[in-house]
Amino acid sequence: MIQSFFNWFRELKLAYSIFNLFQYDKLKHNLPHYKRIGLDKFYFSPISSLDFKSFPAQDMASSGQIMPGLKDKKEFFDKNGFLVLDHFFSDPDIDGINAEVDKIVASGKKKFAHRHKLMFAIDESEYLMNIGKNQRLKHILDSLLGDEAILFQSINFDYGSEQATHSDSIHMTTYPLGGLIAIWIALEDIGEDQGPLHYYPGSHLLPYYLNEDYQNEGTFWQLGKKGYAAYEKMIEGKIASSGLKKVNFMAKKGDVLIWHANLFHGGNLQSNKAKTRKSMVMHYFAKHCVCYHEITQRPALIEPKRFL
Ligand SMILES: O=C(O)CCC(=O)C(=O)O
Repeated sequence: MIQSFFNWFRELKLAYSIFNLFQYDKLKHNLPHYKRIGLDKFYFSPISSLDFKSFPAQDMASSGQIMPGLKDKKEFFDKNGFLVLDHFFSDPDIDGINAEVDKIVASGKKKFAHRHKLMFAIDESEYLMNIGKNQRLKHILDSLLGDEAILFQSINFDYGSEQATHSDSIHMTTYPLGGLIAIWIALEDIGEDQGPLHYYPGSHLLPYYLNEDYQNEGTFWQLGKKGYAAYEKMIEGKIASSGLKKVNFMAKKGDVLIWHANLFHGGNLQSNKAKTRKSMVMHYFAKHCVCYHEITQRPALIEPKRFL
């Protein structure tokens, strides 16, 4: 009884809005963009792709400045939706990351939880934050994204996530679409039995599949009732009918994979649990986008310091 009341309450858009009323600092980033595009909303209002239905469809990909020397990389990325940077980080860099993560876990400040994820380690370590803000990397990300890339989230993994194939745009949605970019850093050599990351080159050119595509729009008051499994099932069908080929990222320590906001990717099953599968993901929003979470129809909470 109490549980079903709690579930019903959580599905109410009003519940999130009340919570967000007290989050002005983390939500104000959307306000100038609402004003610029003429979207009549408060900082705490629910938001989803339906709000942009009457707006011109835009994609970030072809806009923005390309830094000198990055033209080929940008063309490859636009065509394929990913880019591999072999041994981008040195062994000492990676040893440093692993040592920082161990320190955070030992201190009890954060731990690996659901799907072997340790969230926001960058908030506990200047060293990790500096890895994400590495100037050489930032130049590449800004050029690929077509805007300044704002690092807003990190996820560390000790074992494979085994997460089903998805596009990050269902979790971190933007207007215009495509205002997100992610990096995945191999923190050790990763073999076939360690649940490598997989991705589908070219899948970023498929439509952005959002709430409307699996009847999860909800109503004026309530969020959609479809579970995340329904989204995963839809994506499984889209992949099957696309004919796209899956690639496993057989990464070496220090390699980086960059992916586009709409690239289908996920984690393979880890058949050998005696081994670890250490990796780090960082997600970056484009500075001049509206950022939100499609499923819960909430504006994205972003620490103001991320924009500095
Ligand atoms: O590393 C993995 O296994 C999957 C990571 C992922 O899908 C993500 O962070 O979006």
